[in-house]
Amino acid sequence: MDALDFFPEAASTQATSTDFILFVLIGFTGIVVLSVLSLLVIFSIRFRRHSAVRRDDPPEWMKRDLEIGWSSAGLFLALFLAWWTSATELSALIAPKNALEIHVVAKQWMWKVQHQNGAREINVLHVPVDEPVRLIMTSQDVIHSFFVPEFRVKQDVLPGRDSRTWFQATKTGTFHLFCTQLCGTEHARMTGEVVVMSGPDFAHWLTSQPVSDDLTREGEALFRSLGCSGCHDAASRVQAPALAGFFGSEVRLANGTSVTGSDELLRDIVLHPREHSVAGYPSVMPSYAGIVGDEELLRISRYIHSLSPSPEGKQP
Ligand code: HEC
Ligand SMILES: [Cu+2]
Repeated sequence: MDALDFFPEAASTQATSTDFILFVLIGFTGIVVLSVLSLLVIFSIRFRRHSAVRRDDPPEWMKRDLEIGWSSAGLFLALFLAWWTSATELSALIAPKNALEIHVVAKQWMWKVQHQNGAREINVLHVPVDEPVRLIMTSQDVIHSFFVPEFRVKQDVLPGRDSRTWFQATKTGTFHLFCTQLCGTEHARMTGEVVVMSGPDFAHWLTSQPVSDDLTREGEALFRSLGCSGCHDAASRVQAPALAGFFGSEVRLANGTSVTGSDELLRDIVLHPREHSVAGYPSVMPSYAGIVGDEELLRISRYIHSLSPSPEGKQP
């Protein structure tokens, strides 16, 4: 069924049943459309003007029994389809009892995830494969919508209300997460990923998560929303220094001086990157003067501290 390339991969139990419903419905409607169209063509040729065919009334059984026959067949078919599709959809609403519970908070413009042991992540959702996962979601501002195409799971997330959905991933890997409610200027970038891991990998991942404090988390969110991550993340294609270990390390500037990574330097670089350009890199970092204030800098600093693998770099 996932042989068709223009469909996203089917990576959850719901995906398989949703696709099956879709194909059955396309099949049924296809049969109806084709038979009506071909009868239309056949009749317009057969009964065209001047053709020598009988045009008198059809026999009585055709006028009555045949009409009743196909009307009721159509009715029962439609009822069956309604029952079958809604039963499948309804069962997709009710999560199994043993489902793993994860909380998701949507806000302009990010997805915040909290696991049962307190571990948090932003714009990433780690889940185990072959296990039902129930999401309890809410929004801090406007309506967002949680959509994972590969799972065929889409659920609106409303402020002041709990929205629930659940899924059971059937494949390990990384899948797209989108917001599908136009929720403001950065809506298009309100994306993330769902990382499906094997059960033991997930358990290990979960227990090794630092249960970080609020400032660090907000710093991480700023680091993403301000675009810093676009250049400074390991995966970025821009040639920019990795920031893990920045604090306390020696930074050689393009003007020949050497300085130590500190909150002052972070501030100078973020506000005036040209004057404090780092040696050996292209000077492409934009200035955030007037955009980033002290409050934000404090949070970003916390986040950069938290990237450092050494214990003494953990907290300022
Ligand atoms: C367009 C890409 C880009 C963006 C966006 C960007 N930076 Fe940079 N950043 C760079 C580059 C390139 C350098 C090195 C060259 C330089 O300093 O001009 C750098 C240098 C730095 C340094 C010095 C690192 C070191 O090891 O010496 C820090 C700290 C830093 N950036 C923080 C940030 C923060 C915080 C943000 C977001 C508020 C940010 N950057 C946004 C590209 C970027
Ligand atoms: Cu949104």
